Amino acid sequence: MATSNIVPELEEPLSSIEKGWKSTHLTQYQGFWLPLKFLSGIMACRERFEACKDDIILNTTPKSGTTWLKALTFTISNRARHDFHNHPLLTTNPHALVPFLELELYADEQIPDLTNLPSPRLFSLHLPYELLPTSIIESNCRIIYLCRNPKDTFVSLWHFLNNLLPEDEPPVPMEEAFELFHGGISPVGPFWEHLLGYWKASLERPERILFMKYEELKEDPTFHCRRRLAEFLGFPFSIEEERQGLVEKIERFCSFESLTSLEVNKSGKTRHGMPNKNFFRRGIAGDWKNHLTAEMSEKLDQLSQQKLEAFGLTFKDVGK
Ligand code: PAP
Repeated sequence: MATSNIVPELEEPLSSIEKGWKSTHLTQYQGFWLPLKFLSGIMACRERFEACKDDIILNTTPKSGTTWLKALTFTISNRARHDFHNHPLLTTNPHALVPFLELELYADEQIPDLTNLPSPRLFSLHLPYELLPTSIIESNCRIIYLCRNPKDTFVSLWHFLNNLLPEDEPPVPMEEAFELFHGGISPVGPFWEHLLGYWKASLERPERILFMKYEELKEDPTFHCRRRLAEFLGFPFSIEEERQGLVEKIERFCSFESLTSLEVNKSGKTRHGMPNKNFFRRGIAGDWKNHLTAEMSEKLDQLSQQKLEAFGLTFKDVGK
């Protein structure tokens, strides 16, 4: 890996440093709230990442099931290379198998050499569609977007960011965090604009952008692995593989229960310094009902309806 001072001068001044989430300071850039800590990596990646047509880029809003999607896509697309007894997932956290471009590979202005990676290269990003490196759009590479209903996303985010605070620091009260999230101030938020960017792009280019929802994947992982992920990735299951129950095997192998039973996911840290165990909490749809008041739930429902429904984007109301 080489480093150089390639981060360009920002085209517009940054504004409004927001410290409300405490563990993650955010600053506004082109209408989105970006984590200050990762700004140089974001700019370096936007400037320098060269996408190829065969690349597969996983994009998510934070806490939408990124770790799960990484495990599934890696396992499906590399199934000819690795058997289950000697599989990299048994000893490696999914984030190390499908690295984040802006948070890891280009962090601190690193310029990684990615030219010799086997094709298709798998990378991930949390960036909004509008801020993607231009080479991702121009190369016409495939994008898989995974999102989750706003209520579970918020609850998961609240736990995750509080876990990053030093032990002697009190957590951000849920009410305060809620006001920030609802007001659009969350990492790579506003949440709703993040979803809409990919949703609209997926309607325009469905053959290159696959739009998925956590709740639907949770409800029927077999269907989504077989009919959506594997086919989109270009690694469809053969009749023989289906007959042997390989789809269900992969689904179980990548399940929350399976990943959390592995030693590697109980200790250690990702390249961007997050404890591996923090990526696994409950792994269910509808946990929001154990945390949000009826009023909070109503406020998020109304906002989602207002922002998303006109574009045909809705979520099943899990947990009600
Ligand atoms: P990231 O965006 O920071 O990479 P991400 O993996 O998207 O994190 O979010 C973690 C959430 O996915 C956690 O949700 P929870 O807080 O509601 O529990 C985590 O438990 C869940 N998760 C991780 N792995 C799986 C899995 N294999 N199946 C289902 N959910 C999972």
